[in-house]
Amino acid sequence: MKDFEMKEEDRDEKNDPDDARHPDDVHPDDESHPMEELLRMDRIPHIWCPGCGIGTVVTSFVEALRKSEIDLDKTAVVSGIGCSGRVAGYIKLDSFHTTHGRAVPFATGLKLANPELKVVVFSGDGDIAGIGGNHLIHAARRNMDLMIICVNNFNYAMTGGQVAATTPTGANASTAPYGNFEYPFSLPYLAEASGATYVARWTALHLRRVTKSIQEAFGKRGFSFIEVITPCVTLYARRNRLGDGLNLLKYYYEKSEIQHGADTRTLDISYQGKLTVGKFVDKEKPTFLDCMNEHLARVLGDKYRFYGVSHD
Ligand SMILES: Cc1ncc(C[n+]2csc(CCOP(=O)(O)OP(=O)(O)O)c2C)c(N)n1
Ligand code: SF4
Ligand SMILES: [Mg+2]
Repeated sequence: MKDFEMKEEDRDEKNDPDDARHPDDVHPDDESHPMEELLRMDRIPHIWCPGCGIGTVVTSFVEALRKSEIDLDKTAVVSGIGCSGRVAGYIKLDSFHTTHGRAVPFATGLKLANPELKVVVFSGDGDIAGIGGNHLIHAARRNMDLMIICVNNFNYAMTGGQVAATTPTGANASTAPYGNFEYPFSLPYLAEASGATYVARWTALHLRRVTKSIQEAFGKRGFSFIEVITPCVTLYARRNRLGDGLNLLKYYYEKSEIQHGADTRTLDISYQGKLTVGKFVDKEKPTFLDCMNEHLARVLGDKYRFYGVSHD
């Protein structure tokens, strides 16, 4: 396979002196991991297959935690079940490994019980948009103040590569041996149509752009949705004879096109087709708690005590 040649649009992404992995910071005798402050090292080695992209997305997330000026004691991570759902177990913050499809309602409860928290849901496409799809659309509809990082590997990986709501039409899966004939969700379109105020899509190859999107979302109030298309080498790629992790990254590289502000109705992903990536939505709108406080204060007047409002 030929080496990647850096695209012009990626040149500005190359060297960030603030990166944990910047070579200037690494002493040859230092055996510590540059991100260990934010990882539960006692749980390493992790469960992910060699070539899987989930760890790369975790790297972007940890970088964003390091670079964002947020209070880590007031930041929580919630995952559901799946290979991606294991993320919460490796992050050294208050983190919760919940039930399948219930990461969003669990996070909603956490946020509403303690509105000071920044709550991040980090989980898979099946967990968030399949079994958890109903929770996703209603949390977005209410503009719940949550950040969702959705690892989209186009299948239910942990349980054996079943067809998912995100599997491109024509791709093979263990439950679609002759190819998937269903229409998949376009997750950015679903998120925007449901009410999200920040929507972005990247691939696991766009490490620094994922980090930047997470940093931006940390700076916002409201429902943020970041999709990261990620290699599942063991199931999706093997079943579809797409090669190893590097081959998938090469596909992401060749087929991804950055189009900030693209209309989310145009973002469908066809099998091995073009991947439109970028930041598509970034707007402000009162959150669930803003609406609740405003409404109840209007109806109840002086009797009402505002709940959990902080505009920092
Ligand atoms: C209620 C319930 N139904 C089904 C399962 C089985 N199950 C566990 S993980 C999973 C799919 C996970 O897919 P996804 O969220 O895309 O994560 P991935 O493994 O692909 O990262 C399923 C169906 C379960 N654990 N609980
Ligand atoms: S099965 Fe797929 S998603 Fe799960 S760890 Fe392996 S490569 Fe990653
Ligand atoms: Mg998946």
